[in-house]
Amino acid sequence: MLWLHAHRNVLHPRRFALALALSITSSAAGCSDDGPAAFQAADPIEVDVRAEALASNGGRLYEFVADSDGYVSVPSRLPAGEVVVTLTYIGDAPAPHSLVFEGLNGDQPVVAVDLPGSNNGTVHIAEGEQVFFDGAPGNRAKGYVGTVAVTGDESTAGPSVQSRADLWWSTAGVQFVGPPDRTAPANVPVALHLDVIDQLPHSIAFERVRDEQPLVAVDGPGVNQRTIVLSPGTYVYFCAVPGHRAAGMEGRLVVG
Ligand SMILES: [Cu+2]
Repeated sequence: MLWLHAHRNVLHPRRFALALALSITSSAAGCSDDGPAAFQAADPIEVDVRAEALASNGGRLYEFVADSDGYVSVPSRLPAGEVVVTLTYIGDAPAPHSLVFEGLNGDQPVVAVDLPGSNNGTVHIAEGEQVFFDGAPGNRAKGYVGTVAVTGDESTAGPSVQSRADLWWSTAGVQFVGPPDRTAPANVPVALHLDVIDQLPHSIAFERVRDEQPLVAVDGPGVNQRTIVLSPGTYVYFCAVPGHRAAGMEGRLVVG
């Protein structure tokens, strides 16, 4: 039942957003139903994930493809240095998957997906044999694990972007801690930090941004971050782990 509820939210996010927007607008405007919208939804941010990765990696794609049982295909090698890796999940139903490189990024996901689809993340990686695995609970034990050779210095990815502002989310069980609504500057790099102290996976995703895949994810205790640039407007953020949004893990981010 809980899963079905989460499934419906995942499949019909716009209906949910509209209901949320209407409820916020009507309370802010004293229940007038034809007043100007206080909720200025940001324009959708749609990204061709493979094109983005190809552009970042000088025309190369480093894609890890997982289905409901394990990895279907992984890159034969990765270049040393900073590289954009692509995680694609081809199962039928929403399910958390992530890509962790052992010993890197505090063993937190470089990239995560919670819906069938693809997402990108950036990792700085050294030459040698590198162990990778799926950090979502139980998946490594189910066989989502492997090694990849990291060779040479062919990565052409540019240096990491320096963030100009920081947003922090922390969690307590299936809740975000702190005020639900936040603000951030527009059109500059903003670092999204997610700090998890419990054993649960959590993530931050935005409605209508990048197919609503997680922007940053943590699998169990730890901190992770990702730097993004957002256009002005109001975004609805939520935890994309199935069931967590329905339990209350959502809020608004006003950018401008
Ligand atoms: Cu969560």
